[in-house]
Parts: sequence; C-alpha cells; structure tokens
Amino acid sequence: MSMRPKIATITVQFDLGAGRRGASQGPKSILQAGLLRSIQKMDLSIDDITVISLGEVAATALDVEQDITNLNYLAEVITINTQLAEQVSQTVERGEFPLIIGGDHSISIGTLAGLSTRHKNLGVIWIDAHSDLNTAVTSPSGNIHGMSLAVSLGIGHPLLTEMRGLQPKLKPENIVLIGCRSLDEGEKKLIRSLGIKCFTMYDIDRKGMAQVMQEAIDYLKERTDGVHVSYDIDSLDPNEAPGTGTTVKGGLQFREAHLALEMLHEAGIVTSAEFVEVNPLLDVNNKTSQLAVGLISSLLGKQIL
Ligand code: NNH
Ligand code: MN
Ligand code: MN
Ligand code: MN
Repeated sequence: MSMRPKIATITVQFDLGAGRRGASQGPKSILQAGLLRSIQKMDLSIDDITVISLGEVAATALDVEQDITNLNYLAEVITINTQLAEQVSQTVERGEFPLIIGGDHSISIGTLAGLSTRHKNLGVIWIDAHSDLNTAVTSPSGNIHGMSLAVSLGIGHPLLTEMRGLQPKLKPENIVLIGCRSLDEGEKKLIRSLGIKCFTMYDIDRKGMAQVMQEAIDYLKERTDGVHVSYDIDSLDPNEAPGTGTTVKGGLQFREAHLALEMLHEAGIVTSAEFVEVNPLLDVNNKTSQLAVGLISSLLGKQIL
C-alpha cells in the first residue's frame, strides 16, 4: 500500500452466517470507536475514504429451499454476499482499496468473489483461530461462517461456490493460515491434502510472530498478484478480544496481532482487507471494537514513532 490508494470502506451488517447474533452490530460499533478519526490522523485525508453500507437482508429475496441440510440461512448468506461481491468488484475496478468491515466471516465469500474478477492469482492471509474450511458435510454447526474459505476454493454448495461465475476464486497454494488453534477433523484433512500453508499457534510460539510473518510475506510475494488480509478478531486471545462469538483460549497477544499487520503494511503487498466477527453484544467496555480500530490502523500504516 505504498501508493496510498483511496480507501472504500464497505460495512456489512450481517450475522446470519454465525451461530450467535450480534456481529451485525460490529460495523456501527467500530465506526463509533473512531475508525475514521484514526485513519484521518495518518497521512491520508478523510476525503480519501468513502463508506458504503450493506446489510439488513430480506430473507425472501432468493428462492432457496430453507431446509438444505446443515447450511443455516443459506438464502440470506447468498443474498448479502452477492451484493458485497458486486460492491467489491466495483471498488477494485475504480482502483480503490476495499476495506470490508463485518459482520461475520461468511462475508468472505462475497469479498473473494468480488476480488477474483480483478485478481487471477490472489493471495490470502487468513488470520483466525479457525480455518473456516468446513463443508455442509464436515461442519459441526451448519454455520456458514465456518465454511467461507472452503467455498472460495470451490468446495461447497454450488449456490455458494458459483457466485459470480468463475470458480474457484482461490488456489490452495496462495493461502496462508495464521493463528489456528481450533480445527475440525474435516478441516485438518483438507489442509493436509491441499497442502495449505498453515502457521498454527504452536508455530507462532516456537518461531515468534516476526519470523512467521516474514515467511508468510516471502511465500506470497513471489507467487501472487495481490494479497487480501482476512482478519477474524477471534484470532486474538479472549483476554484481548472478548467481544466475539467463538472465543478460543491461547490466542494472539496484543502486540503479536499488531506486529503482523505492521509488517504487512511495511511489505507493501496488501491490496484489500476485511475485519470480521466483532460482536459488541458480547464485548466488555467496547474493548474489542477499540482493538479493531487499532489493528486496522496498523495495517493501513499507523506507526508508533
Ligand atoms: N469450526 C467451527 C464451525 O465450523 C467454528 C467456526 N467459527 C468461527 N470461525 N468463528 O472463524 O462451526
Ligand atoms: Mn473465521
Ligand atoms: Mn474464527
Ligand atoms: Mn507507510
């Protein structure tokens, strides 16, 4: 992001991909916590940011059978992601930097569908306690936010994988997972069989975040035509980010989380980003929304000195 393109902030008030309600309030809460003010303090002017709001999906908008096995709220997930994919696609066609604020992680389906029109060899850094590589067959919950990365690889229900035609949206060798510590059996099998690069919490403990990120950056830099950062706030330790629906102990510490994003900014390889799963209804003193503002700012170039 050394060229500082215009930032198009796309907020997505949607939480039906998750098992608990509340992540739909994430965008409002993150904006109230001062996102635009924080970005304004950097070397970008506020004129460089536009905000596009999506959400409040009509459940009847699509004629999808409601009883499709183990795909909760499939029709609504398709509706919101179709809208989002269109917005993201228009944003990249205008040469702007899409910054998507969720919402639950099912919105990656639309984000990646929209990005795939521009990037034929997109890299993705998926920072998450989970890998979101389930299908309706392997998912323990039926919640589509746990399936979005699989969908983007072309694995899942055709109404999801075929969004905007061309599929798959991503190649497995262009993905790096960071921060995993809760993987379902089907997800582990997929990571191994597709050879997806995965830095678990074990790797972060062993090598340190600086080395992990350097390896991730070097790996993606040489093989991709852009890098999308998909940031699930539950990658952080619940002590830092209590306001999210599926907390998992043993996560990233505050500085590790910032360092990862500071290094990504410095590397200048990031072409889009999304921050998801902030649930203000579960938060403590707005802590998680404030954290999200800080993390987004680090990715966009906020420096300590
Ligand atoms: N793996 C679990 C599932 O598929 C949990 C997914 N929840 C997430 N993913 N928050 O990031 O239901
Ligand atoms: Mn996720
Ligand atoms: Mn997660
Ligand atoms: Mn900079």
